[in-house]
Amino acid sequence: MADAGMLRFHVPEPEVRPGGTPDFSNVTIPKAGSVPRPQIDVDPRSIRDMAFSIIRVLNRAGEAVGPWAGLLTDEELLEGLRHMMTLRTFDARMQMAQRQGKTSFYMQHLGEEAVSCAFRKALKPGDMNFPTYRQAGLLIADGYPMVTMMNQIYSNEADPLKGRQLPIMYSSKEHGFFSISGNLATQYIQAVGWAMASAISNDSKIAAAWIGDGSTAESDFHSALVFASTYKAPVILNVVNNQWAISTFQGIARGGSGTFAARGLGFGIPSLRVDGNDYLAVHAVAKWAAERARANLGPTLVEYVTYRAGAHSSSDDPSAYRPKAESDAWPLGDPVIRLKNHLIHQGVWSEDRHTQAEAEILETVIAAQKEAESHGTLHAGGKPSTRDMFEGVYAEMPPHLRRQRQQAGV
Ligand SMILES: Cc1ncc(C[n+]2csc(CCOP(=O)(O)OP(=O)(O)O)c2C)c(N)n1
Ligand SMILES: [Mg+2]
Repeated sequence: MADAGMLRFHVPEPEVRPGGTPDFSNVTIPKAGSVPRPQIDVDPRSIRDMAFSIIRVLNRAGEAVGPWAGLLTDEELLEGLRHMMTLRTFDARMQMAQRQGKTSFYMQHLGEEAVSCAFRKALKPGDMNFPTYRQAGLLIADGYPMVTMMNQIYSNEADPLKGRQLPIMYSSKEHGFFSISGNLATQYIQAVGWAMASAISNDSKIAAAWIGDGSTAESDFHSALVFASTYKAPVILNVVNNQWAISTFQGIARGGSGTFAARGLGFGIPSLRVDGNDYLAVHAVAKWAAERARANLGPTLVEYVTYRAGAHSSSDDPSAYRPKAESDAWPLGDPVIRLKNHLIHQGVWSEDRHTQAEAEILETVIAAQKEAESHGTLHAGGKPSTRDMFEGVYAEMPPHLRRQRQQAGV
């Protein structure tokens, strides 16, 4: 035994390292349908255990079960499946485009498609998301044109942001998608502030804050929770726990709290965990939280338990820090396959129709890509004009920018 007077520094360690056997035995998975669905005006103190459980709807047989089931029709679910499949195909094509040098950077959603695609369906027009770089499903599920997304990724002449944002950092006020900031966790304070402003002006719109497991370590996350709970801001506080920051496993940012949802408990915020790979469960929980916000009941913190199956970004190689087969061992499965199986179980879908849909979606994505590439890519074709770089920030251009523009001769 160590000398009782000798302190030892504690650093959490992941269960396994590259070369080891994937092990998720520490992730307790409750049965689908087993977690109750409280009234939206429930006393947060009576549902503290929900921060340590996982709300699930789809069971292994592909059935939708329990009190969180039954909110979406088969038609809506078929549309949801198409959105997730579209996002996956879009990702694969853009990842390839990055490898071909058509863009400098790309970030995929592989394995996490249900989170943003299903969440979007719980919002109303006018509501505002403050997303990070891994929620493009919010745009796809809201019908934002893929060509416009690709134009942004290529920073070409049709890029609505005129090359001023890093590829994939989209912005669309009309689609409730606040400009992405690369500075993570700023989304939290901005969303809470926006929600407070909505309440102050007696509006009816709500906000959604987005953050990853790793970024919850930022102080902005904690400050946002103070303001959200004190002023009962109409905001949904989303934490996407995909098990990894870049090479850092989620145990570092989570520390001793047990779960990320548990972070909300000290603030008296109702805090739920949901199966992030279950389209129905994500949607049901998002809807519950949105109803609370709209009814002036204040914030809800939602932790989506999922797994980042792909690399962090096109600049990352996960085999350096986790076993190669880890994603296959992830106990909550694949969101696309799970919804597909449910729809087959419902008798409204089949393997053949799925294969056919994959081919159709690929064709649509390729057509969009051709159109976007006709406006240019990173190293070829049309580009935003140099003049654009001086515009769009100030309502009236300040003298120093005017001078710089003159010097640049544009
Ligand atoms: C404030 C800030 N610190 C560091 C970074 C660099 N960085 C970019 S992504 C990332 C990991 C974030 O992990 P997580 O929050 O879990 O999100 P995920 O990528 O898993 O979706 C880091 C550290 C950043 N963009 N912003
Ligand atoms: Mg993460």
